[in-house]
Amino acid sequence: MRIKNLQEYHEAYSLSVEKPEQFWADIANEFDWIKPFTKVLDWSFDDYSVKWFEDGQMNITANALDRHLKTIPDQAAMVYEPNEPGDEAITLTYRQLHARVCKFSNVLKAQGVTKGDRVCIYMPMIPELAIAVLACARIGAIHSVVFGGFSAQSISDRINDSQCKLVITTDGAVRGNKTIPMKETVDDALVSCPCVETVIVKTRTQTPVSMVKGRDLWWEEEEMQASDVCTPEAMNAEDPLFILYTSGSTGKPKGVVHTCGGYMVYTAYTFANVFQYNPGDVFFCTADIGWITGHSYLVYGPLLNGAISVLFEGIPTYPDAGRFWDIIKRHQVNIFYTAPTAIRSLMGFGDEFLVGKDLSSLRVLGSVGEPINVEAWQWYDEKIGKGNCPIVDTWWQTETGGLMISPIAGITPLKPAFATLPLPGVQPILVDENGKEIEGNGVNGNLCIKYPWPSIIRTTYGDHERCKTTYFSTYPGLYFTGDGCMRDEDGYYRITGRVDDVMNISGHRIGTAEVENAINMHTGVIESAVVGFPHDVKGQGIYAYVICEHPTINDELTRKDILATVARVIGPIAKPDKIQFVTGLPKTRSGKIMRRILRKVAEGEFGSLGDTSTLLDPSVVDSIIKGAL
Ligand code: 7RM
Repeated sequence: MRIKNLQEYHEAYSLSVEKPEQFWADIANEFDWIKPFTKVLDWSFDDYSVKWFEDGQMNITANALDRHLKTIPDQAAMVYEPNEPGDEAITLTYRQLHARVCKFSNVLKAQGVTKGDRVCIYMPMIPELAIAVLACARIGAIHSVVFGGFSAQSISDRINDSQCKLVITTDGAVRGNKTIPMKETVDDALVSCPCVETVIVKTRTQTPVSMVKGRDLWWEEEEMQASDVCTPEAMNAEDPLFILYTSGSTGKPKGVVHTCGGYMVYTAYTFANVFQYNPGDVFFCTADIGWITGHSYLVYGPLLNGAISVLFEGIPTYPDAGRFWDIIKRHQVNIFYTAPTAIRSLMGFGDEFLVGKDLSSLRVLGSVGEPINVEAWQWYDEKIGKGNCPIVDTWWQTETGGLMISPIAGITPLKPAFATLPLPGVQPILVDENGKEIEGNGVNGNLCIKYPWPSIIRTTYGDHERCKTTYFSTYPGLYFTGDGCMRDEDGYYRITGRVDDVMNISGHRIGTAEVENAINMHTGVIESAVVGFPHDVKGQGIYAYVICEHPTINDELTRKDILATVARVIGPIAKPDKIQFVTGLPKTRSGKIMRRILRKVAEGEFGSLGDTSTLLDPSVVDSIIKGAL
C-alpha cells in the first residue's frame, strides 16, 4: 500500500489505470472484512451509479479501532488540545477510544437508534465529537455532522432533509475568548424538526440550558449506565456511512453521501501515502470535523492507519498568533495540515510570533481547501518548514471523499502553488466549454475525472437526480468538479478556482445563491446579487449588490441588519464583506444577471467590463460603477 519512491508512484499510477480493479482489490484486502468481497467495481457515469466491493461486509470502526488493539492498544490515538493553553491536554489511547466509542454506541442503541437511522451531530471540537461520529459508524447509523458555526436555520434544514431522529450536541462551546451557545441553537432548530425524538447533550461550558422532558438527555448520565462492549455492526460496503452537506451553485446545500467500504479504503490509502505517515508520528490537522477534511484526515484516515491525531478545540489566534506553533512544540507534531487562509492570516501577524518557537519536530506540511498563492507557499516553506519539509498541496472536495491531486510527501518534486500530479486511481481530464478534451500540456480547462475512485460521491441524499445533474450532466460521461485548472508543460496540475457560482471563503464553500436568498429575507430587500472577490486573507470575500424598496434612511444600519440576517439564516461565515446598495442589476434580455460584470466591479476593474451589448439596460452598469467608487 505504501509508495516509497517516485518510480513506485509511477508504477502504482500505471497499474491503477490499466488494472484498476486489481489495484484497489489488493489495497482493500489489507483491511479486516467480515465477509470478503468478490466483486470489485460496478459503474456507470451515464446513468450514474458506482459500487465498490459491493458484496463485501465490514465495519470501518473495526478497522480504525479494534484492529489496532492487538498491536498498539496503549499508543495514543487522539490527543485533545483544549481551547485554553493552560488546560491539560487529554490523550486517548486506542484502548480508551475504543471503550468510549463502544459505550456511546450502546447509549445510541438504548435510544432505539439502529442501522440506517440518521443522526445529526452539532458539537465543538472536543473528543466526544469524534466519539459520536465513530459510535454512529459502529452501529451503522448514518452521521450527519453540522459545523458548529452554522445557524439554527441551517441545522433544521439539514435535519429535515435527511430526517434525523437523534441530535448530539453540547451545552456550549469555547472558541478563543468567546463562549458560544450550542444547545440553545439546537433548541431553536428543533422547533421545526418533528422528526427528532431525542437530544443528547454533553457538558462543556456549564452554560445553563433548558432540557425538555422526554426528549433531552445528558451524555454523562447515559454513558455511565452503558456497557463498553459493543460488537461492530456488519455493514455492506455500499451502505451509507455518512451524509455531509455542501454548497453548490444553486439551491440549498446538498447532502453528499459516502459509503462504508470505498471511503475506508481510499481515505486510509491516501493518508498513508500523501503524508508518508510513519508509525509513532504525530499528525495535526487543523480542520474542524464539521468539514470533509476533518472527517477524512482528522478522524477516519489517521485512525485507520493507527496514527496519533491531534484534535484542537480553539482558534489559531488565541491567546495569540503563535498558538499553532506552541501546539506543534507541545505535542511534538511531525505532520501539520492546514488551510492557506490560516497561513495568510498568521503571516499577516508578523514573524514575531515565530520567535523562539521550536518547530524542529515537523517533517511534512500540508495545505488544503483553496488555491495557495506563491507568497503564502514560500512563507510556509521557509518560516514553518525551515526549507526542510515538503509541502503537500492537496486538491480534493467533499464529493471526492479523499485527496485527489497531490504531491506525495518527499517523493513528488514540488512546484509552489501546484497540486502537482494525480494520485493513483485518479484520472483527471481537462475539457473546454463544449466538453471536448483538451489534450497535451501547457493548457487550461475545466477539471473533470473520467473514472471512478473508491470514495467518489454515491448520491445526494434523497435526490439522486440532483446528483446526476450536478456532477454528471455538464459533460456527459465525466464527473465535473466545478474547478478550473491548468496543466503546465510538465503535466503538473494547478487548480485555479471554481468556475461555477460557488465561492470559497477562508476555505469554506458557500454558494452565491444561498447568500442571496438569505439577504432577500431581510425586510425591504427586493433583490440581490452576490459574487466573490479576491481577498488578501480569506482568499475570496463576499460582495453583495442589494436593491432595497426605498432608499434606506441609514445605509450603515441597514448594512448591519443585513449582516445580522445572513448570520441568522446561514451563519457568521457567510456574512458579506461588502454591501453596495444599487437601483438595478445588469441583466440580459432573458433576465439573467451578468455576474461577470459584477465580479469585475467587485475586483475594482472598471475598465475591462467586456461586451455589455446584450444588457437590457446598459446604463445600470455606469451607476453601479459610480456607487462602487
Ligand atoms: C477539501 C475541501 C472543495 C473546493 C474545490 C476547490 C477548492 C480544495 C484545493 C482547492 C485549490 C487546493 N473540500 N480546493 N483544495 N483549490 N487547491 N489544494 O476543501 O468541498 O469544502 O471544497 O475547494 O475549489 O472544488 S470542499
